[in-house]
Amino acid sequence: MSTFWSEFLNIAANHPFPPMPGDLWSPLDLGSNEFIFPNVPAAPGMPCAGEDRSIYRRGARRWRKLYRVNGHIFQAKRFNRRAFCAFCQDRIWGLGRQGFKCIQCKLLVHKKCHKLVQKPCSNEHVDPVEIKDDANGESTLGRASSVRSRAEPEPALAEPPPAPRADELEPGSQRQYSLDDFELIRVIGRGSYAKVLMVELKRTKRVYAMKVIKKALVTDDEDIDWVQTEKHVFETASNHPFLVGLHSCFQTPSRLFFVIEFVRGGDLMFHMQRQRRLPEEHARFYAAEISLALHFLHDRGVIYRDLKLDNVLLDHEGHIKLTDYGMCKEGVRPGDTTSTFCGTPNYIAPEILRGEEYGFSVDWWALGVLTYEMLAGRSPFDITHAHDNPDQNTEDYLFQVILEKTIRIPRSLSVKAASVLKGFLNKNPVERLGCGENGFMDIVSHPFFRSIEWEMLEQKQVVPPFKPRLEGERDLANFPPEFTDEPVHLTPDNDTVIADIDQSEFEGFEYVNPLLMSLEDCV
Ligand code: C58
Repeated sequence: MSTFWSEFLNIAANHPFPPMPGDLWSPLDLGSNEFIFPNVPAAPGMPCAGEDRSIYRRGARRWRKLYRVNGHIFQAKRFNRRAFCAFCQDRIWGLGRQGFKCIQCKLLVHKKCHKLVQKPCSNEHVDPVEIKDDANGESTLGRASSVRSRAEPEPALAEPPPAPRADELEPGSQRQYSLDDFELIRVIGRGSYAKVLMVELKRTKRVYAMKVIKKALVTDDEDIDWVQTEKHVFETASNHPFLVGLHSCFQTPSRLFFVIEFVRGGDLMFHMQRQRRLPEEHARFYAAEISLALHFLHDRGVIYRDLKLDNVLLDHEGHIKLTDYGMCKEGVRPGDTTSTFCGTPNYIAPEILRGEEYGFSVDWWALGVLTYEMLAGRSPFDITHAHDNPDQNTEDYLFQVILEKTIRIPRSLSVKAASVLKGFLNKNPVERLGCGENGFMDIVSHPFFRSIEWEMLEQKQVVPPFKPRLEGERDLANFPPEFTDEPVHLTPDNDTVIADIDQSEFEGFEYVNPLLMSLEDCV
């Protein structure tokens, strides 16, 4: 079946239970996907039976903003390898959209330099819509801004496609959601940009997670792509068993709302706080499922960038699901000072700290940190002992430790576990496990993962080592206690704040997962 696995592992042919699309998913498998998808795809990421992939494009349309200067038509791009500015000759590096590329002559410049370009465009025509990777080491990660920045010139060409009118949508999917459709049950999480609520869709009584973002926080120039990025990743993540899916998006004058399938078993942080450390067998299972999720995203040009215990959710059976595709650099929750595992940017890869350009390697580093935490019961960069010394109690000190300190592996761990940790936690991204020529296959064939049947695992055919205890769908036992006292209401809109928001930047944000709509209509 899966070309990927059969090619590399050659197990499809001789496996005692050759996986067949359609019959692998037992009724038990009505996991947290049951509220989103009518059936299970033949392989992760494949469409469900009867699903037309293009429907996702409707809600997650990517708008391209283009800037015309001197005949050039520039588009913001991210460059994850070596690229140099044709204007100032300096390197264009980093993860954001620091680079502009002319869609006609392919000239590369910094965003900050694009208005200064004097060399006119050679106007060699390239199809302005479909922009392919070229050989100079850039890659299109598929993001583009959904919104207009007032600081930037008006878009030259790319009129966003008109938002689909309600009557143009497929039958059964006309309705958009609004805040009134949901009962807010409680706050379950918070990040630097977002608050996450557990909510109930009144009409069906089904529970969802709702990520709420204040528009005022995302209209800075730097963050302008952020919303569209998240929607795009939801689109990419669709139908993968180890990634959360999207129910709908809507907005109010002050806020954006992502309604997400609810994953009931809490997060790995919560479980680690109760377990102290996990048996190798358990850590192996989680690390392997996470590896598959990361590899799936990488394969689709997405760097997750925010792997941490809080973002690894457990479903009711105990399989993992990654959440939060916001990938904000500030992804650390403020105020989490009580636990060893959080409150510090513990997962940042050395190459990011060194200011180097970086790619998927940063996710494998983070998986190394997380696996270390599962196995050792503490961070590899545990600086809690340093709390008394003010000099050693800063982010800078932590960064210095990440960059310089040789990681000590507890002697209690097996040789294979020590080896996989050393592999992922190699400070040199070129030598890091998962980052070499064979990429992901080096992880698959690492001795630590020898007992993993990868294809079965990806089909959710391996029974998880731990099943979260859940009384009912609304059972709160697995949820972090930090937020119990938080009021669930959203503060009333402030007119002066709203007056400063350019609402045109959020046009077209509304989205309804059409599969889900037709499902709900069946109820
Ligand atoms: C969980 N760490 S996106 C609570 N936080 C979040 N949970 C979920 N998504 C997100 N089903 C978050 C956060 C995001 C960005 C800002 C930081 C917090 C989520 C998605 C789907 C459940 C949760 C812990 C937790 C897990 C499960 C239930 C309650 C709490």
